[in-house]
Amino acid sequence: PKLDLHSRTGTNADTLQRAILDNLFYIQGRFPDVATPHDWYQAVAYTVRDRQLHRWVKTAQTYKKQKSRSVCYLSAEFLIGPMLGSNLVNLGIEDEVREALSALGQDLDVLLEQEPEPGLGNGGLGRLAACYMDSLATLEIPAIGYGIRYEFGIFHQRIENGWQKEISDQWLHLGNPWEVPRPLLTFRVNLGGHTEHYTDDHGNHRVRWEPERVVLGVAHDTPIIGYGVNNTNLLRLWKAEAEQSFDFEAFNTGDYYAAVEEKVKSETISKVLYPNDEAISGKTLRLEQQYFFVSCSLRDMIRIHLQQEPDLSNFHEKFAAQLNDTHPAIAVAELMRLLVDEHHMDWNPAWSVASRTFSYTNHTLLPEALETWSLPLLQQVLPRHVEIIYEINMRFMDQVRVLTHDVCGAVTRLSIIEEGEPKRVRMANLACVGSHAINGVAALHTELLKKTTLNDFHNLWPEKFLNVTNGVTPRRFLLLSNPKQSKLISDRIGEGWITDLEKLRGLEAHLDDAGFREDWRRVKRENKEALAKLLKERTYVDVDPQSLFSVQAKRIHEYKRQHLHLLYVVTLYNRIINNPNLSMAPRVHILGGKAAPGYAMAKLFIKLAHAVGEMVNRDQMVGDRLKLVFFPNFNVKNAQRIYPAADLSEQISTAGFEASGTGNMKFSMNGALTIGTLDGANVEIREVVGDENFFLFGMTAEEVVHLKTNGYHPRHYYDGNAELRAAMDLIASGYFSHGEADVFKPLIDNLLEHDPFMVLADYEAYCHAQSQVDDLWAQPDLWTRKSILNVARIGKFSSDRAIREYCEKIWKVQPTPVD
Ligand code: 26M
Repeated sequence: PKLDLHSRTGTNADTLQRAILDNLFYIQGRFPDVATPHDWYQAVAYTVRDRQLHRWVKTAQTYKKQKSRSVCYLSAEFLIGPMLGSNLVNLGIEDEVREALSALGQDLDVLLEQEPEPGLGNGGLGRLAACYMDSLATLEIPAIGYGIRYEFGIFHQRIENGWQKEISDQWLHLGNPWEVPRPLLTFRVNLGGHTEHYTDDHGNHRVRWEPERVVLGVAHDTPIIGYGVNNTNLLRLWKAEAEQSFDFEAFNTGDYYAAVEEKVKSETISKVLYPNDEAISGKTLRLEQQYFFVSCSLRDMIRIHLQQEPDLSNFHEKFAAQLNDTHPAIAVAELMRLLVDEHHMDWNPAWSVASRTFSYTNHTLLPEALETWSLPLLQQVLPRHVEIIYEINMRFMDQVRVLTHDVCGAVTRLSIIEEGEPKRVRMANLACVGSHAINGVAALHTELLKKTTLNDFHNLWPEKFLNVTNGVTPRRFLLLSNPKQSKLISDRIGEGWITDLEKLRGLEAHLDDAGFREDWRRVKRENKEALAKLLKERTYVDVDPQSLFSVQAKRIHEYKRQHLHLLYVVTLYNRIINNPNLSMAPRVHILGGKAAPGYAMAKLFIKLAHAVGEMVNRDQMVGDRLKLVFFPNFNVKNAQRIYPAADLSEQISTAGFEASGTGNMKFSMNGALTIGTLDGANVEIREVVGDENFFLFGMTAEEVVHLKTNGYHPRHYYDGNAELRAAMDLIASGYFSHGEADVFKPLIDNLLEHDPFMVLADYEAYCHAQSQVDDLWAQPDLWTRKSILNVARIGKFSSDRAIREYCEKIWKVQPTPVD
């Protein structure tokens, strides 16, 4: 019989059903009677993967033939989240798979729950990288995401007695159907040791790096499929393994344990994601992680290049490499090492190639969050790179002295090497010197970068600086996570918005349609009912879906000011206690987010949220007027169920501290109104949705700086506002901690004595804005109009727009469609 090539990749329900059964049998080794939901999930996942791989092969062939320029997104984090749902959506086979499964007696929604989440990132930065991979594929741009295949991703958060407990994340435990291991695609990565300089037979000066040890980097590929297109790009993550020969030598000398130790030590490099979203220094392993994935990635790019071109002189024409923050910044030195030491290019042409290859995205203004590595540590791990960094810096300093005449000590600030004991290497400076473009992630952030954190670089090279405001993928964060709102939208304006989010503007024409507004309210109501059910399961707290759902879900940080939110909840509680008959808009306040394990203050916030919740939620006097719930283990999967159910999005960071924020965009896209400060992308969100559709409060970034320089006295605000005083006093009294006043003392003392993020200064304005929220909530139809308008005008914040800007302004790459 003739072989039907498409029987393995067809997408009608019958073919899918056959394929699912085959995979259940031949991959899982199960038959329907005994298969667990997880077996079924795996069978479906492999079925989807076959269809992805089919497109991927076609994509690789097309890119190769067309010799397109590729984007390489270098990132220590890719917070991709569960893949089955988004792959079904992007392939457009969700309905068919659902039908196939129901013929097999299975419910797709149950199977979707089986997937462990690949939590290979901390928060915004890692999730941004994942959204950008989705948009790159959807826009048909050849791209590879390069990163680390952490065996343990971000920890799971469990709450015990109100305190966060970290549980290790074993996402690979039951196997990962989405990745394709490529054992043949392996690089040897050097670490430690020393360098030897010598002259070769032709009289050239050469350098040899004699490493102390060698680790293998093995490629693991996850296909990333675009929405509604055939293009399927690659997320290539590196896993660290031991070199076999090492085992052998030690084994032969009888030192079995030394051999095993070496193996364990090597594999440690990709073992675990650092759960901090701030720079940490002094951690050798973190530096090794960074170098490990950067070296493998650059050598992989060179390998690909040399398959097509005779030499590396036009490498930058074939690749645009984006540095996602400074975590991969060692790439600047590593590419120079590869070009000069290993491929024998002269320094100047090599430098020209390198600096035209790289561009750098900055994600933070906090000077203390900028990464630096102590020179002795760098010397120990990467001796050759220290020499190269000194060479880069020497040439750069010569250039700088001529250009700046060292006005106001600019030269010392620009130097890649920071003087001191010990000396340190400033990774942001290395990234700036080695890149042709530097961008911030929101308009305000970029302006502040130019004026403050990177001011000296901006004075030197103003043309290198530009802004690309962040965006998020509407496929995952609207189409997949909020099917009801999506359907309502598509019924009115068609499906064009899915790949052209500005089309949402078409909704404005339906604003005056009372039936539409009614449907809109119903959808939100149903989404809130679903979340209420989930909250009950996870926290045992009952909430009324009629209440206003006000949500703050993001990493826990002082600058994000979850404590300002909590002070407001306590204020409402006090109002009710003082006036038991108070008539008010019933509210459910929902908080969620992980604290870095070593960040004591953030962990105390979580405890406070639980402590306040416990008192408020069971207080008969309060009833349904006020609830406070902490949603445990905020991750991508949970986020997808939270955004669609929010009425109010809390974006209340101290102005000037949140580089962009991306949760703010996801909430608005799902119909929430925002209460927020003029920080990060909030500024631009307010600009597009209209200031009458946004609850603004608080000091501007300028006012924050001004107040700080003129002396900030938090106690002055405490003394001056009776409600603030009452809220803080109640917490300090031990009321929420079984009479133990000590528990929250560090938090209250810190606010009264230091308050680094000016919570007290913004408290009154925040309460005032919350009252305006209540007023609007009392007019449901007006609220609905504003909710619709938020969605209709949010198109700018699609990651498609952001990626288009990167392509035009920085990468100079064009789409390469795949037939
Ligand atoms: C650094 C060194 C060692 C270990 C971890 C890190 C590290 C990891 C993540 C440092 C920072 C990390 O993330 C910072 C981050 O997530 N920044 C956020 O980036 C988002 C995307 O641009 C912005 O929207 C947020 O405003 C910004 O806080």
